Amino acid sequence: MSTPPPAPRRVALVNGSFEQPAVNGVEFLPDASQTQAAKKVPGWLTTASDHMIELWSNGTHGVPSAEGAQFAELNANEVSTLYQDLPTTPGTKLYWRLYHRGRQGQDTMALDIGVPGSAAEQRTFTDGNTSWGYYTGTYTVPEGQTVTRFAFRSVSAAGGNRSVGNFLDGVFFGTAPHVELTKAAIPAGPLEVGDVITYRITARNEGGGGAEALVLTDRIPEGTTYVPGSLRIVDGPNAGPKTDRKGDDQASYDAGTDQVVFHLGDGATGSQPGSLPNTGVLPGGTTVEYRVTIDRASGGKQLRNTATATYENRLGDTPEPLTATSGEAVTEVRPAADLAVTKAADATTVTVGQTVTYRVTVRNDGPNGATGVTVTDRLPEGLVFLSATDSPGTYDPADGRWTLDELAEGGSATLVLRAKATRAGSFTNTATVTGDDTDPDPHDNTDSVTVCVRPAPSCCGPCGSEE
Ligand SMILES: [Ca+2]
Ligand SMILES: [Ca+2]
Ligand SMILES: [Ca+2]
Repeated sequence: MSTPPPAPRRVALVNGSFEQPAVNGVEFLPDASQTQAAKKVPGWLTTASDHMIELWSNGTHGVPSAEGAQFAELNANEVSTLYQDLPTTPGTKLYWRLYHRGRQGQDTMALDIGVPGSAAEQRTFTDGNTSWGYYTGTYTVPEGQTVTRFAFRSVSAAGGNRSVGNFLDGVFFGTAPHVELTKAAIPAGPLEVGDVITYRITARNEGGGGAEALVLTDRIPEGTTYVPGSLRIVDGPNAGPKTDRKGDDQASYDAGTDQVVFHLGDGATGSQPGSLPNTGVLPGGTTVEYRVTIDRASGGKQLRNTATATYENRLGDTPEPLTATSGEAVTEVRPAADLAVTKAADATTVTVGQTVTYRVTVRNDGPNGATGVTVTDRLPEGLVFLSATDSPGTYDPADGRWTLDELAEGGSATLVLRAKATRAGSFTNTATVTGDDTDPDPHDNTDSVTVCVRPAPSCCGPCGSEE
């Protein structure tokens, strides 16, 4: 696998849509340099000597905002340039977009991008006062330019007063979106067959522009089974539990493809994915999770899982489809062996003095080979050990332990025990198997057989008689 290229440095204007601070009607407010001011405009600076910026709320004097609830007028009290200086990496491709509108008629504004203080005009915009004009473009940071100024300059306004007119809104200037996915399997493991793993995936947009149409998909890892009803957006837009059903909320589980799907970001619904803001706006990004159960067949294996996100860069003229892939989450699963024991006797009713032959069979139903296999089968009182056929393994009549150590997956072994009935009564004999590995089904690890021993017939001798 090749190393992915490093994330482009996040470059983005602050407060590009002029939504901060909230204003009522038209307000003249200090620019971001006026740190002593209680109410000022974050992000933006102006060359005006009074440092004032003019913000309008949606609908003021009949002018609707192009995006959100507020917009700006280019010049407050005097002709000036509205700008932001951004740290930039030479060679980076930056995108810009904006809405522009005239106030009293046709207004013209210039966009300058370059070294602070230089007149690096990119283009001019002329719009009337009946609708917003929408413009996009790109700019590649030249060699050696580590700070780039993005600036609006008034050129002319209908009515001749350059301090009236040139409305601006929805301004973006910065790098493309760049989603990074991180994935965690919780708990870390190693785990046992039957345990539950929570997969938690975080998407962060380390780029500048919004990651549009963000869809996160995760195939349920092989060797695990999805836990129904475990979809959740843990953090970020639309946080909360989600149903497995498709279309009713932002997440679903598709049994056909065995994958979970999340529509992420602001504005996401059951039918539409949303937009994930950059980490300047949403530092934690958004996090989702779901759970799986470890299948029996995964004993002794590693579970591997990778999540994928698709999204779009819509800063250019046409949407650019992009993909992000998480690192692999690896979970070790401890070996498991389902041992089972069955016990039988050749006769369940005998007479004192007779021999009982027991057969104890141990089986390994997998999924892995078993180690440390021991069957404990202690003869009850009233039955005395005669002999054992114990290969493989060894049977010790003193403690009743049949030590096999290893038993291959699918393998079985049988112990034949012969014992003599020494007194009358009902005697239950139990065999129990244990091993070093996890047994996913302990119910079949013990088995018993009961033998009824009748008294010997009274006897005897040549003069006696049986009844
Ligand atoms: Ca706005
Ligand atoms: Ca759902
Ligand atoms: Ca078992």
